[in-house]
Amino acid sequence: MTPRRTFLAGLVSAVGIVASWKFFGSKASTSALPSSSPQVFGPLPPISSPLPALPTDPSETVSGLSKLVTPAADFFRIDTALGIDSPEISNWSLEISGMVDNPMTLTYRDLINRGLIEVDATIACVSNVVGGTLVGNARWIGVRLDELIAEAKPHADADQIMGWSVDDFSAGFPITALDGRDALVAVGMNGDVLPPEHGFPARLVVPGLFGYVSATKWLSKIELTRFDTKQGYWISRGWSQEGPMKMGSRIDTPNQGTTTKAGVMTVAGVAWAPRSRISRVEIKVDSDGWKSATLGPDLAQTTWRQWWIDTPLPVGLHTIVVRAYDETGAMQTEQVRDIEPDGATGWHSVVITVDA
Ligand SMILES: Nc1nc2c(c(=O)[nH]1)N[C@H]1C(S)=C(S)[C@@H](COP(=O)(O)O)O[C@H]1N2
Ligand SMILES: [Mo]
Repeated sequence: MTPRRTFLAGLVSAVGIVASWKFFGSKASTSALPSSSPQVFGPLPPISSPLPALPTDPSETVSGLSKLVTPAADFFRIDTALGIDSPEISNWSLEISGMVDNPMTLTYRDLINRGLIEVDATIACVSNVVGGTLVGNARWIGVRLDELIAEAKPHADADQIMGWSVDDFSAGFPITALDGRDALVAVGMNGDVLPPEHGFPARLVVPGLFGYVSATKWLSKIELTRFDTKQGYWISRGWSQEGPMKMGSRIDTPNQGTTTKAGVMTVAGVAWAPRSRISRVEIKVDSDGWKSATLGPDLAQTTWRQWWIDTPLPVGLHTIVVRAYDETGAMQTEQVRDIEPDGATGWHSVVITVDA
């Protein structure tokens, strides 16, 4: 029997290929674009609480380092559906219902006119392996989820917020996650309307939680419910009911298996500890001591930080390991765990060859 974990991981690549083919194919014929595509709808209203302009991105000078903010076109994608299923905007509405005293239905215009805020948040997929690329950082634009939920007046015994999509995907997380964090019904990403691939017209973004329990794209309904009566799409398929993100760090450069000339090499990457902010990143070469890397901009508690360090490398085969610390002083765990059921752990390492 196929292990359950290959199911989600396998879908990632299979869907990636199908979806990019579809997207590529749609370039040839404009009629293949949904009529409700962002290009047709036009820009969002001005953001009422914009963030300050982004600082200079260290990746401009550190070659091979991930960008501070991941462009939408490079942002990882995880979809159960085989195509982009953006709904017709004139027919679309967002329902907030279930165990509430005041059910609500909002049109797209109702939603975007509620006052938009910007939030920097790094999100990741539970199936991101150590050193993997299923993690990205964006400046999301949207409406505060806690305000919407409060307006709907949830019943005291509702303990789960479940986002449903137009294609019947569902993801649920504890109502207690709305603890003041900047959870959003997002309608934009990096200054633009949300692209179809990332959930146009609206999606959820809950900083600190893996996507499979929280980040419903093509959102159509937010249901207040109970964990003991309803479970999200991936839960019955073997994944953990609760999905807090884990502290992680990745070496972007050098790549595994690289061969270079002896001398000083720049080792660089990203590290994240959503909700508890990265405070230190260290690398170790072979059996040398741990050395602290320089850290990039600290956009928010919920975002990754870039890091880089120059290290002299003599001729030979070398193993470079990275580990991170959060602001509480906790160190990223060395314990190696697989992605199933609630996310991989362990330190990322690369082996490289240095020639004379
Ligand atoms: N409708 C819908 N929403 C979804 C998914 C999906 O398959 N369908 N996948 C979820 C998972 S598992 C993740 S990790 C995130 C990924 O968001 P992204 O594709 O914008 O990176 O979306 C979540 N939202
Ligand atoms: Mo995911």
